[in-house]
Amino acid sequence: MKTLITNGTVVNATGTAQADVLIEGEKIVALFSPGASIDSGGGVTADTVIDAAGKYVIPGGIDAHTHMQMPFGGTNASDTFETGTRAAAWGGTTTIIDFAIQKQGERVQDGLAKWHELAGGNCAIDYSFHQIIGGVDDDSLKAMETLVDEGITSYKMFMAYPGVFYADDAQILRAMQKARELGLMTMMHAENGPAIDVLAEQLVAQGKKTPYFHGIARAWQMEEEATHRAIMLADLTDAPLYIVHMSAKQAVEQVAWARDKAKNVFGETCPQYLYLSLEKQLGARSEQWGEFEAAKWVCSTPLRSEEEGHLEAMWQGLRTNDLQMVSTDHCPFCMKDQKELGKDDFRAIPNGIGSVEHRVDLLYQGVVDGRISLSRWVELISTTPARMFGMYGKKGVVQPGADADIVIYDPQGHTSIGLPFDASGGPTGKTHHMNMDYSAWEGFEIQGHVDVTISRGRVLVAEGQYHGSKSHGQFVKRGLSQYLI
Ligand code: DUC
Ligand code: ZN
Ligand code: ZN
Repeated sequence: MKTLITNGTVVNATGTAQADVLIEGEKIVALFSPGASIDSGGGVTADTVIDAAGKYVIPGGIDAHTHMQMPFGGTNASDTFETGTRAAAWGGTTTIIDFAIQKQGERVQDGLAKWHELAGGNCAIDYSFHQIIGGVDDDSLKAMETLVDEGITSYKMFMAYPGVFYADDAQILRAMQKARELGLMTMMHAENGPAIDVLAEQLVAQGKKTPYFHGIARAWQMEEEATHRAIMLADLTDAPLYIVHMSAKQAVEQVAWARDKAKNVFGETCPQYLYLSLEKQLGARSEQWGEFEAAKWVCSTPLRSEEEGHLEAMWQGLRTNDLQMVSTDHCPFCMKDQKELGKDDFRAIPNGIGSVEHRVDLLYQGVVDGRISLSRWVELISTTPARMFGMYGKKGVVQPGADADIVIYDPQGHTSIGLPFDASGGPTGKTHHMNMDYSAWEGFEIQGHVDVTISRGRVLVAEGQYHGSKSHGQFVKRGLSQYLI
């Protein structure tokens, strides 16, 4: 089966070129000068020809931070692997890296096996895992030795969530020593959890129980401090470090400082920290929910103050490469029965926002707004995640030999984000395929559109129709990070 994509502008992280792209089976096999494949005797006979005139032909998006059906906050993230990866495909993402979970007292191997069971045969797109080590002890440290052979070359610890996933400094130090030995990337949720819990308790005791105070309790100082501590522990152990979901400008300054000193420290932010704020979303109220409306945007790290310049600093970090990655931390919960758990106390609101469908579009809007270049867009949504997590060459680039994970993106198109039906059941013309009863991105308008999503040569989305299946996605065994020497 051969597919030829003609007349498009191929955009890679390295630049743009007019080229026709030939796919054979699951792989990209050739790039031709415009028209050469057909007009000048290239001799290509394709089963399918897709005309991409006026459109960008880019590598499929890679979202390196998702939590499909994660048990968290007394409930489970509302997207299963099936619903979440289907939504991802609609939005131009062709690979996710989700988090397999181990908690204190559990075996790492069991957590990993469970995640394979949940995802296997249920994904529309390719997937891989990072390993959460929620309980660092002799057993889990020993089990880390098996991860690289399993194709899992990154693991995550939490400096937050005491009693759930929390690792103290001694545990972090031991895990980083092991990671250094094995070449694993340490991913860190960097917030000072014990101090945050005290602040939260004090706020609740003062009657400050609405979701807004989630953002106050999780003060930026708690993110800056934990980020610095993680950097110093990584420095001491010579372990590469990747800070997840950064939102505080002072924490980004810590990463920039470390990088300027040539340390292997990397930073990730998320669309919510680029566009959504403490003032607007955590300060929201509605007729239906009153001040509890803001629960829609309770996530950790929290949305930060736009007035204090945090959002602007995230964009700046992406431009200057102080931040290298944009993942979603996709962890959706419905308002009904899930976010509602925290109706009387913000501490009981399950933390998380759903965005896996919209990351490619939301970042493209950054190109339209003049914040990042076209090639930087592709680098952020696909190429850097592939290199960071050991998949580049197979993923993250439009070139011969790579998997045919391709998105045809229309810069003249338009995407209205939001629930597809209004309260009376009428169509809104908006897009939202995630399994949530609201959209955290309701009302966002994108000056661009994912026209076609192709995963390993198979068209998953085209002309507004879904052609995928839950059995298509395959587990990707990853190599070590390609940013390390
Ligand atoms: N933060 C979230 O918002 N959700 C899942 C876990 C996390 O750290
Ligand atoms: Zn986290
Ligand atoms: Zn997360």
